[in-house]
Amino acid sequence: MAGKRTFTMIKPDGVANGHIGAILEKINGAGFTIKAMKYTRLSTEDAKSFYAIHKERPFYGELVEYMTSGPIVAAILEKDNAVEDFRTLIGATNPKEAAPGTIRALYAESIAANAVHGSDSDENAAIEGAFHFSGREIF
Ligand code: IDP
Ligand code: MG
Repeated sequence: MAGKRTFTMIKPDGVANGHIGAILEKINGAGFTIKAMKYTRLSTEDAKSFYAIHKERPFYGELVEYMTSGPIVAAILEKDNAVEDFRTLIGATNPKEAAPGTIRALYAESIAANAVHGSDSDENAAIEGAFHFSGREIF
């Protein structure tokens, strides 16, 4: 059975370009509710560890540098079928390939600076949420 929660970040480009409000409206408009949220900035250690799964990929260094370049918004979201439905809402990794109307099609700059993160499985949603929030910060 699919889980009810996913984890997202509005990435540094989404914040720097003034899209926090518009992205949160898309998220709420698609039926997600916010269970935890913070405005924060990743340290280099945070970003290396969060993206450790990608450490052999050629873009890992660029990704860590980019994700630490400015503030982000981290949030835990709830909805039936949360992980899959949120991936549909954000669109493909490369905004040039993202379906019209998706968050990345509307607001991303590039394949690296692609506006938002979305967990890719229920297991990773739980791990990523716990990376950013303690139990008493989650409602
Ligand atoms: P996802 O965010 O759609 O799940 P992943 O393949 O998990 O995509 O990659 C994680 C993040 O790494 C992407 O969101 C993007 O910011 C960055 N990234 C992915 N592929 C590339 C690339 O080819 N060049 C630069 N950055 C990339
Ligand atoms: Mg991914």
